Amino acid sequence: MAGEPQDDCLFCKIVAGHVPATIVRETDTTVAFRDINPQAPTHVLVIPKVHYENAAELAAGDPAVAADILREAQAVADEDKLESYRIVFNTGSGAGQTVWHAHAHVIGGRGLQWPPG
Ligand code: IU
Repeated sequence: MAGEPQDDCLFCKIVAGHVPATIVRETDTTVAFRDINPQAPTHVLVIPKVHYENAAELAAGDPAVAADILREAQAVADEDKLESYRIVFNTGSGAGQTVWHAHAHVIGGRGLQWPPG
């Protein structure tokens, strides 16, 4: 069921503490941890504790938590003293999504090109 933890979901396991991650922030509704394969000096994933497949499903099913993700992204940027940063929600395999638990990439600390590749 949407929102319920999934046994086979890596990010649900990180939320539960069953898989290690370098956690930088945690709230009642979100966890933020450093990406294992960073693409920039700051590359943090902000995820909801509830399981939704992607950001759009999260926004539809639990809009307050979707807003929490954006607030936490700003908090990560503040902690890493980023003046500019990018929030990315890869949605669908064609856009590069590989983990099917909603997550925001917070990327910064270097120059970022626009449009992205
Ligand atoms: P994507 O948008 O679904 O491609 O992002 C998934 C991210 O999760 C990707 O950047 C991976 O490097 C990252 N990640 C991680 O941080 N820890 C893990 O154990 C695994 C993936 I698997």
